[in-house]
Amino acid sequence: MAGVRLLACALIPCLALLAVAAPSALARDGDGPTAFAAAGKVVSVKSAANGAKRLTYRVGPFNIKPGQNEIGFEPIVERPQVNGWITRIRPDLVYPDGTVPSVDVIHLHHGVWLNLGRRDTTTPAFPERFVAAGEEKSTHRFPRPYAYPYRTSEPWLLNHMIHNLTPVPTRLYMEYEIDFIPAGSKEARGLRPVRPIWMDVQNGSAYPVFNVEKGAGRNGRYTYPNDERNPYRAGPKKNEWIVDRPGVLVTTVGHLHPGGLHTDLWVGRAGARVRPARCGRHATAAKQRRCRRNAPVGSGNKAHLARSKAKYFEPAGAVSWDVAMTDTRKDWRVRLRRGDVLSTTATYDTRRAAWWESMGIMVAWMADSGAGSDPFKQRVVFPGRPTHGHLPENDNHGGQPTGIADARQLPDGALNPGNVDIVDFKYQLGDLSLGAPGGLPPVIGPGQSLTFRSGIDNARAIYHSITSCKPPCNRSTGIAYPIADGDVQFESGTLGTAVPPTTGALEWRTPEGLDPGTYTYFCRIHPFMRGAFRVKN
Ligand SMILES: [Cu+2]
Repeated sequence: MAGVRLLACALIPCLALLAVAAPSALARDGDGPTAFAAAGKVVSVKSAANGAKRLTYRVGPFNIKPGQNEIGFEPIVERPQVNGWITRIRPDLVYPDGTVPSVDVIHLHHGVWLNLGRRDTTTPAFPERFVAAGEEKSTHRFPRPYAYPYRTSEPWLLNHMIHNLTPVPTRLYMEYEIDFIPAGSKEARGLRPVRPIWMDVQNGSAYPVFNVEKGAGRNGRYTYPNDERNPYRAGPKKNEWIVDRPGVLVTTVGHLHPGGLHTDLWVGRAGARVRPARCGRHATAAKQRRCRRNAPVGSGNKAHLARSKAKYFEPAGAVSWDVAMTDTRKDWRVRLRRGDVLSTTATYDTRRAAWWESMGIMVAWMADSGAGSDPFKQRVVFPGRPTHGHLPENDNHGGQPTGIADARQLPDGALNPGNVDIVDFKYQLGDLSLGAPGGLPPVIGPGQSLTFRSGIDNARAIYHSITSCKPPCNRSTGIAYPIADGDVQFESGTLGTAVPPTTGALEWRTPEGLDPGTYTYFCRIHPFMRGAFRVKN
């Protein structure tokens, strides 16, 4: 267990602190002889493709508090003890016995592996972000001969955010599996280094999220930042990066939240044009087909490079973490020039629900040399493969009938109570788990509002939201239920006075001017929490 743990602090102050405090803690060696001496403190060693060793490491354990939803940092001492090359990385979360927590109980909001020995290419104020994992748990695979160079002299740090969707404390580890080739070995011959190009629609933000409202965008599709009015105000376009030196992109995979459909990578080039293909001039139908298949994709001076598609295994569709992202084909090679403008976008489905605090990230990997296609001359965007199949931790979808009342049928509760306190994972008035009288929906008149207050739970570092869901919103909790599908949308944000994701507020007022009716809501952080209130003339 490492000596430095900094919970609940903002990304930038934490990193500044670590730059001062961490070197001694980070320099610790792994222990014990293993099947592969250079592996350090390793859980297992297996053989992998191309002479690599597949090494499994665990970082932690993390003591997960009731209802926790915080960002933390942990030095990664569990890693190889010799220099070498990483050719594949797969992240996971596990209990001490090695089983994987069910996603409706414990949820990996994100794990980001940071290399403190290098500066991040697209946000130089950060250390190099080289792997990102959310509950989609994408495997990062580098096509041979490309690999991520690993040096023992460069300390690693894990930025993690683990949600506990329940009041039950637990312990778990971040697990990661790498395919590793020691430097100087015969398998390392001919390998070429790649560097991560972190593309993010909110790049550089301490908590890089945006909100997607139900019904936003066009035809049930909303693309950030394109469909957002004034997404970056007067500031720089956070979804863009100007290529610093020529090179070749070799792979990319996206990160989205539930509701997300795809992330995309584009390149703009001054003076270039994506020209429509003139395939009619080819003599045979086969040649015309080939011409069309290979024609560049894009418009104006912007070419489409890649799409990472969310493949949902979820029977209810694009609403849960039962999903895998596609990466690029093994032969995907895109040549970029210095001064090219790389950009990314994230597209969400908005027919079913709102998606609050969403993300859109695409980590691309770039080599300084090697052959690649010019995306203005030929097509480079082709469908890739999902990086994994359905995962068993996504088996509890929820949405089954329960004994909980339909709030619309309940008699009136307290009249004009003013405040509703949130204490110990319960809305003190109108919580659907309370039963009468406290569980009856409090009643307000048109033009009045209720004020939700979360000071008591906030003092215990438990943060809640009040998020509208479509009545009755009383079915069983799972990865696909409840969702923010209320026809009347309201959302408090994550109430609390810690750093993001909390909003800094301890109170939230329901919107004024709601039409008469019974409104149901849930807590996005702890979705078993449900409540209702009523507006009545
Ligand atoms: Cu909550």
